[in-house]
Amino acid sequence: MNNTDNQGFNTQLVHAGDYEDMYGSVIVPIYQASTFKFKNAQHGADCFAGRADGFIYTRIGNPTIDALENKLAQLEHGYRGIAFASGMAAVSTVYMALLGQGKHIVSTDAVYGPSRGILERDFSRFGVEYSFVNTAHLEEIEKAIRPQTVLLYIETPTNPTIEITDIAAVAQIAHKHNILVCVDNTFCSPYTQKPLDLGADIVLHSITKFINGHADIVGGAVIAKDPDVYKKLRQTMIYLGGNMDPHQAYLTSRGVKTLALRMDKSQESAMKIAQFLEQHPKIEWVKYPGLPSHPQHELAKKQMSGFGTMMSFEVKGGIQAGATLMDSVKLCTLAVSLGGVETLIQHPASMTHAGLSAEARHEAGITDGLVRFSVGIEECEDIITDLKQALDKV
Ligand code: LCS
Repeated sequence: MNNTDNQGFNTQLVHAGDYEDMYGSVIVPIYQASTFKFKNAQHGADCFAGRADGFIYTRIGNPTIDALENKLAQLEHGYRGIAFASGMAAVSTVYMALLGQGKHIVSTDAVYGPSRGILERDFSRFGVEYSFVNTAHLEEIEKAIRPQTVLLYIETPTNPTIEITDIAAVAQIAHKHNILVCVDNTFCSPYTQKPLDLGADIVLHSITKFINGHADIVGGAVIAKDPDVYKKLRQTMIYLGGNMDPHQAYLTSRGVKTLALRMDKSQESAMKIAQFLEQHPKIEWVKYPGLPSHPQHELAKKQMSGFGTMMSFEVKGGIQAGATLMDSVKLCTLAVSLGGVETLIQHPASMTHAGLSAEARHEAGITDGLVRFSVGIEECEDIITDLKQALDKV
């Protein structure tokens, strides 16, 4: 397997984790196989017992998936990674592996809707307890911690409120109480934020977003820093069965190679678009980590190496004005998801976060008029021209 630990990020994106197959294929091929032949009975028993290397069954492991997992682990500076069928399979596996009857989790209140909903609706039925707090305010975390707290789960920046949590400070608080920290790094990707380097124990991704980047697969990943935590997560994944498929892994391995090139282009545009929106008379407010008006702009500069491509804003006139904008754009696409090559616009209160109660949404800062915007790699001038003509119609 290639180890690119001392090489640059673009080199890692292209080569990390890859290995040669028997024909010298330049890319890792799709091993579309559910099961793998043992050399003999002893080899089969040794593979199951972990005494021999070798693939057994694709839910447990597969060469195409393994290569992607190794690449992601190197990119995130972790011990090992696990790829999943979706980001939510990754989230639910982390919860299933680490929580239990009477255990307690402290989580960011404005996490992606289903990451919160599955605790409230499903894990609660098994006696799991939770507190949702604004993790950008460290004193709220301290107050929420109980003797039963085993996991601190943060999303930064948050979807869609673009709030930023200080990962290093949270890790310090958690480790004082022997609590593990999991960071959903979906909004940044390992290119602009490395949670494990900042003290987190587990990093999680919806790779549907920036990592794959081409709106053609749904997938997830977790990367652990510690071998024991990794083993626990892997064992739960194997029984729960949320594994990635080899074809998904192949497409993700292709998509991730251009992560930095895509993000560089999109981030440059995002900054200009945020500035354009901020000075537009029909815009009430814009939240983008790169703007000095963002309340945590200094923290963003400290813990992120780029400000990302995600922003939220509100059009004057609230929800109705926002709907007119979304119905009037021509180049920007009205769709959920984010982090791809195409610019997407959506309305969280009625779409991605509709599953939360109105009260939970408001507490988390998801106003009814909030519009979420994911900047793609189209030419910046074209995106701004489109927004201008759509805002004229509001
Ligand atoms: N974490 C974050 C921060 C997300 O934004 C999402 C999906 C997930 C986890 C779950 O990943 P999935 O299972 O969808 O791969 N976010 C979505 C969104 O904002 N629009 O559509 C999906």
